[in-house]
Amino acid sequence: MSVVNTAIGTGHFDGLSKSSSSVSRALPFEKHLEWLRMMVLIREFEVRTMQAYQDRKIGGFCHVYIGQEAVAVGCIAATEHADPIVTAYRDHGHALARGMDPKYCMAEMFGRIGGCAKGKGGSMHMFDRDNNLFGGHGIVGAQTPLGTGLAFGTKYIDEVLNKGKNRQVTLCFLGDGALNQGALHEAMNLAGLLDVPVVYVVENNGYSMGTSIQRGTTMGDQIVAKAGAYGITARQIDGMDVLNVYDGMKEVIDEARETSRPAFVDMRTYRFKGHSMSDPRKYRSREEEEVYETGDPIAQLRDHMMEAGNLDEDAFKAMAKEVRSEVKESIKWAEASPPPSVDEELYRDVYVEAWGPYTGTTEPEIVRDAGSSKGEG
Ligand SMILES: Cc1ncc(C[n+]2csc(CCOP(=O)(O)OP(=O)(O)O)c2C)c(N)n1
Ligand SMILES: [Mg+2]
Repeated sequence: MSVVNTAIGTGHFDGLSKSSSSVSRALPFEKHLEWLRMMVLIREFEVRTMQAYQDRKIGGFCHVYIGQEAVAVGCIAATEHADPIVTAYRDHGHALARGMDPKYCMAEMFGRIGGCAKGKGGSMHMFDRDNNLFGGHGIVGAQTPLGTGLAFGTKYIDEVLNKGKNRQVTLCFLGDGALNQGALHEAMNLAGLLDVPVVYVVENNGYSMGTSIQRGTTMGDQIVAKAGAYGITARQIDGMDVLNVYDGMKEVIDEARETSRPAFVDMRTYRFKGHSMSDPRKYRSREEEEVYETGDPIAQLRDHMMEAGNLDEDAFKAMAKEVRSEVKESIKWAEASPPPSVDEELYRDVYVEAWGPYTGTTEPEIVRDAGSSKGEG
C-alpha cells in the first residue's frame, strides 16, 4: 500500500484539451464583457472580504474563491435562470454569478440583517430563492443529495404532475474533497438509476484543505471513472478559461435537459489563496502557485478581448473602477445594517416554530440573558 504524500505539483492541467465547440466565440462581445465584469466583481468583492475579515468585521469561517471565478461564471452562464443551483461553502462567486446583489451577499458575511439570510448564515450559507440558489452548505458533500433531490423535484413536476417533458437541469457544485464522501455516491447512484437531470460539477482545485487529491482520493487523475460506475457520462474541462467552461458546460447542460440524464464534470481549477482565512499553505510551494497564477481567468479573458479588438486598457480600467465603487457600496450597506435582534429575529426561520423545538429545560442562554419574550410562529 502506498499513499503519496505530495502537493499536486504543476501538472494539474496536463492533457486537458479545449472544448471542441466554440459557441462562446460566436456570441456578441457584450456577453464576454458581462462575464469579465462578473469575474472582476467576484475578485474585488473577495479582496474586500479578506480585508474586512482581517479587520474583524467578518467572523466565523470564510473561504475565498479567488482563482476559480471562471467556473461559477461560465457554468452559470450556460444554465437557464430557473435551473436550480446548489453548492458548498466556497459560495460567494456562485451567489454573485447567479445574480445576488453584492450588498445582500456582503451584509450576510458581516452577520447583519441586510444579508440574504438576515445575517444568520454567514459566508458559507448564501441562499437566494429568487435566483434559484439553494445554498451554500458547510458539511463536505452534504449538498450532493440535495442536488439530486432538487433535480428529482423539477423532473417530477415537469413529467409527472404536468405530464410534459423534462425542462430543467440542476447544477450541483462540489469540491474534490467531496469525492470521498458516501453521500455523493448514494446521490450519484440514485441519479443514474432514476434518470435524474443533475450535473455534478467537481471544482477540482487539487486540494481538500491541506490534502492533495493524489493523497486522499483513489484514481485522483481519473475521477471521471467514478461516475462511470453509476452509468453517468463524464468529461474533464479546463476551468481556468471562462469561454472554454461555457462551451463545455453548454453541451453538458443541453444534453442533460434533452435526455433527462445526470452528468459529471471534472472541472480542473486552482484556488490562488489558502483553504480559509487561516491557512499558511505549507503543503504546497510558492513555485507551484506561481505557475497556476499565470493562468488567471480574468487575465485570460481580458487578453482575449483585447486581442479581438473588443476591449482596450481604458475601458477595462473604467469597468474595474465601477466595480470597486459597487463593492464599496455593498460594504456601506453591510455596515449600516444592524445585527439580527436577539429578541425578535435571531431564532426566527431557524426552526419550524420561531422559538423551537427547544427540548431543554430552560430557554437558550442568549434569549434568557436578553430577557426577551417569545416570538410568534
Ligand atoms: C463531513 C465533513 N468533514 C470534514 C469537514 C472539514 N472540512 C471543511 S472544508 C474541507 C475540505 C474540502 O475540500 P474540497 O471539497 O476539495 O473543497 P475546497 O475547499 O477545495 O473548495 C474539510 C475536510 C467538513 N466540513 N465536513
Ligand atoms: Mg478542493
